[in-house]
Amino acid sequence: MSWGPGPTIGPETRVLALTGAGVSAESGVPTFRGAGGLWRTHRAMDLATPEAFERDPALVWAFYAERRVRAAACAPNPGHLALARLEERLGDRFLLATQNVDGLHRAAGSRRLVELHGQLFSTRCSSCDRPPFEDRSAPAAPPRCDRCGGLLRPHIVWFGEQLDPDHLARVEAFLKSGGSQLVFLAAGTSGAVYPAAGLVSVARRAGAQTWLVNAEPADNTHLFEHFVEGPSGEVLPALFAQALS
Ligand code: BJW
Ligand code: ZN
Repeated sequence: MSWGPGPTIGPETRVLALTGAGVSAESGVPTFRGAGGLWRTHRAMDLATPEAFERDPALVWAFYAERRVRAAACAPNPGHLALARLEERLGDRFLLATQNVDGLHRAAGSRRLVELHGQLFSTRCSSCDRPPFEDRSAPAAPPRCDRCGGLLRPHIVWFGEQLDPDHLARVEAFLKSGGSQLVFLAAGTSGAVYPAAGLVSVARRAGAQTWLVNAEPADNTHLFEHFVEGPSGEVLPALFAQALS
């Protein structure tokens, strides 16, 4: 299958990449929606909301502990690596905003990275303001904070919770500083969850060329100028083959 050519990458080109669960699918991390997705067998509102955690912290921890075990066994795929290499090439003309919490972009080498929905391998306290800390454990019971005794929780943005305003501001500032050759590239995301799904509109207002790489049409495909249908682990390296050679 031939996927290219992708966006032209010149000396002035700036790229904002937005990734979702589909980018990690070829690494073995389950997606949320669609075939095999977590929300097919698990009810999002029973697991990924602050109300669910208040009601049944043990159930929520069991879900995230299982996710930690599974994600710990996964490695970056060629899609993650292509984005890390594009960052190496573009430096501060590149920013990666991911909705993924699995840490695979960082493992692939991405550093200009905004993790919009948090980090699976970080924990924080639901009661006191101690900073989030790295945590690869998979507790069988909900752990308690050793500073205040409150319940610890995964450092994840659940439905109904605000994204970190600094994260969104960094992404929007990158887009709004525009440039004559701004590219917005979304990959592996169903375009169903806001505010991430609305970033393509911010990008368009800033004059960006918009690309979507996804295994199937997303909810917001109509907002993109270019749609490349296929697996991101194959499509992303092919789209940027010339820029990365
Ligand atoms: C492949 C592939 C391959 C497969 N290659 N592709 C405006 C309108 C309506 C509602 C709202 C709105 N603004 C805010 C809301 C409420 C809510 C929301 O968006 N609800 C919608 C469902 C309607 N948003 C929020 O609550 C957010 N907070 C917020 O906005 O605060 C202010 C506010 C609150 C309340 C009201 C109004 C304002 C927080 C969102 C937090 C999302 N959290 C989750 C779960 C926690 C993380 C975790 O447990 O891991 O994050 S939900 C889940 O969806 C997860 C993901 O990051 C997120 C996005 O999913 P993603 O990445 O797109 O994955 P999938 O599975 O949906 O799609 C994968 C795609 O890949 C598919 O299309 C496949 O085909 C494809 N694919 N293999 C390429 N190999
Ligand atoms: Zn505490």
